[in-house]
Amino acid sequence: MTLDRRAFLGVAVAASAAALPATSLASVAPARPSHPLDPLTPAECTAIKAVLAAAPQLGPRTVFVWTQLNEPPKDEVLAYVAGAPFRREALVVALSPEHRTSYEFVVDVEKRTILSSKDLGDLQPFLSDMEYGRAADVADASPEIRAALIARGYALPGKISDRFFIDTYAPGDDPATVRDSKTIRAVRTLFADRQGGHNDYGPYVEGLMALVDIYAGTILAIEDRPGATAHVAVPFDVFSPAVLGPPVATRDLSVAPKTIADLHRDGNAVRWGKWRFRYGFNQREGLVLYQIGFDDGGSTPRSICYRMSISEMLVPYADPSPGWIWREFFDSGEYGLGLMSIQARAGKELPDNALTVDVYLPDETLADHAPSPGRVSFYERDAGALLGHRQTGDGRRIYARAKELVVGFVATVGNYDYGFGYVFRLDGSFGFEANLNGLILSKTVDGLQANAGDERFGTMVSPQLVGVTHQHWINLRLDFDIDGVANAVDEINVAPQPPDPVTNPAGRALVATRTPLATSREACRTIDDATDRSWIVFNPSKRSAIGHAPGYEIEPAGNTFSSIPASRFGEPSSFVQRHLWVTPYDPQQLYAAGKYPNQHPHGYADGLATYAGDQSIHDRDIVVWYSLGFTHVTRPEDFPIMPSERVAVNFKPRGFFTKTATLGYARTDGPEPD
Ligand SMILES: [Cu+2]
Repeated sequence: MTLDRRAFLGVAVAASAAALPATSLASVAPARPSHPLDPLTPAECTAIKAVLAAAPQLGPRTVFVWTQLNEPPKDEVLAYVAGAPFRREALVVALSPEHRTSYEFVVDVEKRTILSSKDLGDLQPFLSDMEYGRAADVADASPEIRAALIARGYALPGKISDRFFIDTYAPGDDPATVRDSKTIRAVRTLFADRQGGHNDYGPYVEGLMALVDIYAGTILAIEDRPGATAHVAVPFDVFSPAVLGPPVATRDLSVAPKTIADLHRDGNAVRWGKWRFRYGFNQREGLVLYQIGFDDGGSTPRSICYRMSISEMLVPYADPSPGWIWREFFDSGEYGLGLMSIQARAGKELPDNALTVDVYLPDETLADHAPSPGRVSFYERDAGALLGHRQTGDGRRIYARAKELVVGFVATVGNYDYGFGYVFRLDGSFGFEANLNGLILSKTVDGLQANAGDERFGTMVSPQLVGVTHQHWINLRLDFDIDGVANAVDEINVAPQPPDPVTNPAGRALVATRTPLATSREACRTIDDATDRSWIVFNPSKRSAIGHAPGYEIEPAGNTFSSIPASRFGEPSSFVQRHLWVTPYDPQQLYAAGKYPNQHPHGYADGLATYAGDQSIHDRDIVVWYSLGFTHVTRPEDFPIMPSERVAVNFKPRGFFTKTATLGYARTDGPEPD
């Protein structure tokens, strides 16, 4: 979970930008945004920095950990007409090593004033780029760590980091950090043996961990328990030809169109076929889609969803031993999915026909204005048949091929690489998918084959390495506004009816029952494959010509159940305990585990479990949260690098249209001669 950055707090870093290709900044972020939801521009960040220079709380070592658009109130955005003035505010969370705390500011960018400021006290923003290097340097210089490694039989002629990858993690739940959370900013460092290769994720030195205080630059505690070490060569180095073996001769399959002729971008506004949306990008969530609508032939597109984003990601590991017990990673709230985003490349991570777009992500000094290349991607892909039929009698045919637009980004969160995509389809459905790639986390064990107990919480994937069982959880936040802001949610369960000689003589009567979910509490729901359970978000005030309320059905496409017990309900991880949540719209509630889950103190009550009280969710502006999980019982085939794994959810129109939405794409031919 470490970025290889070598900068210290308070020292300006611009080196990462130097190697980037020369991209026209103007094409990334114009000096003046053209829409209230446009991300912050470099010029605006310069203004923000100037405003905050006057803040008495901040000093020369300030780190601007988190800077993004403070989105205007929704009613202002919905009422906005092109060309009219609009407010520009920024959320800025600044780390103050001098005061051993963080401050949250809201800045009026236009008026150049600070609208609000607060000391976050015992709350911590996600880790900043610089802190990884800072923590690694502290551990690297530790004589105690050096001694612990030498005691395990490692030769260390040079620095610890010459041989070991010093892996840095948010602290998770740790008694020391909870007790002193107000005055320390903790990270954990672990030690992975590169064994002389290029892959950082070599076998970990089990039992050895240093807890580092970023503010002081000191080690708070060292855990040095007996644990396994891998002194034999382990074939983990995926950058080594010897590990990869001979390449397979193959020709790439090309089924994607070479262009995206149907895609039109105007700044951050996108049109693709009948779909309309805007996009933004920030350090916390990465890609955000706004104002998703569908052109149904009326004077304006029909609204479907005001805002869609990944609100949190959680990866809990199953091994309860001391070296692993704390490993529950909030990839968004502790690390920042946008901050972890990488350049995605057409023909490599993406299909040949992908269009990649640069974004501007403010850096920790608010002074480095280099664009972040290739953070957002658009591509079309073949999606099989859109519709089709052949008439037996005369051979007439109707047919159409389907294609999809994928809008996404890639984030490398330490060992794992996630390809996230929002998928738009011609039939009016859309969806979300996450492609899980990368390297599994392994526990080093003593044997070349599994000994008793080694595989209780994992699978032996290589000599001395057990891939630890874990789950991946993604929470999607969808502010549905179907044909207006006041929406509601029903649950649909499909169940066979009891056989009855009169009413159900064949015994296969099947009834889909719609049950209204009246309150947030009622709407904390789990999937049920036995009843084909789904949920429909709809506008209760509208009716189609045949009497349906226009809606979108949430259709699970694979999921899992939480490994975290009900007894822990109320903690930031609670969002994984239910698949569906519905809350009244609150613009402050954007993150399923709350705004500051990193190093959270006991009693931290921000997050979905708190948001979902007993409020009415019927016929009002509501937000739907969907938790999408994958239980990963590792396989030998996941080592040394896992094949891509996909998890998804779909949102399908149900009653939104009055008929097949794809008729215009259909072609016909025939009749065919006998
Ligand atoms: Cu996994």
